[in-house]
Amino acid sequence: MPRVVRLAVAQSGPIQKDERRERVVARLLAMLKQAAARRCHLVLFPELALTTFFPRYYEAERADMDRWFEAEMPGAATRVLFDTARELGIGFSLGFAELTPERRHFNTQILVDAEARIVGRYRKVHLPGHAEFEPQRAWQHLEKRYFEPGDLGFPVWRTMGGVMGMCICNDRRWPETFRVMGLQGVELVMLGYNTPTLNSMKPEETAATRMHHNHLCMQAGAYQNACWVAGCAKAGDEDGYDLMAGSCIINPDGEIVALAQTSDDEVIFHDCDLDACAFLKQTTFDFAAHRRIEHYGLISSQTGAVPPPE
Ligand code: ING
Repeated sequence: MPRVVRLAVAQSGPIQKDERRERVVARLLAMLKQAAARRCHLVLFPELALTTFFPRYYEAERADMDRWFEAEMPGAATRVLFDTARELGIGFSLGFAELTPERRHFNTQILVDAEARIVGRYRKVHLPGHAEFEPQRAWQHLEKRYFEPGDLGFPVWRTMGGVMGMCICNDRRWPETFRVMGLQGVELVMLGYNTPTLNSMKPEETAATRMHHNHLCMQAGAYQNACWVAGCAKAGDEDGYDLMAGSCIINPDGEIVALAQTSDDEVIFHDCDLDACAFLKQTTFDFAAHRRIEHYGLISSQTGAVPPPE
């Protein structure tokens, strides 16, 4: 019996600063119901799916940004998402800003099963950008100001018939992210992203090049770890700042098998046969047979690059 996960990637269009969570959740529910109508098992939502991408704004007082965070999950605005998903018998992965009871701040993605149980939690490890206001930038990217680096590592979970993992946005640019999950046998990596279409530090960099980087990272992660990868954007013009779309589902050969066509709320689908990971895991990427870890020490013992002396 093939282990097929009928996956929906629910790309969301822009969320404006004044858009209330209840209105956003209504948009997510509409896409969840589209997925249920297609008898999907699992729906992936974007990074920070409930709010505008608030790290583009500077606040001197960090606590003034707590209004963008969820102190409860599910909370008042999101309980309907859990309840509806349970009624429809569909699981989902949701990105949001997490405020813990100890008042710690994380950029978080959860995995919720078809009985609306939170079976997995991931906190973004690689925080891009900067912590202080940088006037030379066309816009700010203050994730290092508002979030702590994730403290859960890169776990995977055996659920929905397979081995599932998650990461978030900038994590996809670091091959270590996928490899640590690959070393745990991951078969499907789900990630959300909010990625500016243009580079605040390099205006000549084209949107096409940035989209190339986006897909390159995920396609490489999929192929080099013999797993499915699904990327879900929050896209479009938020407050005059454009976020890239390009949501996609990628097979273990690194091929894009489903791709969003718009920058709006759009659901894409694919039947992901988890057994399609097996061939590469047993041949080209049979880690146990081919890796030579005695030569890899620098990867986890050294943080920055150290070129040879002049
Ligand atoms: N956004 C971007 C991302 O990694 C970025 C930030 C863009 C960093 C392009 C480097 C280059 O996709 C988030 N939210 O991480």
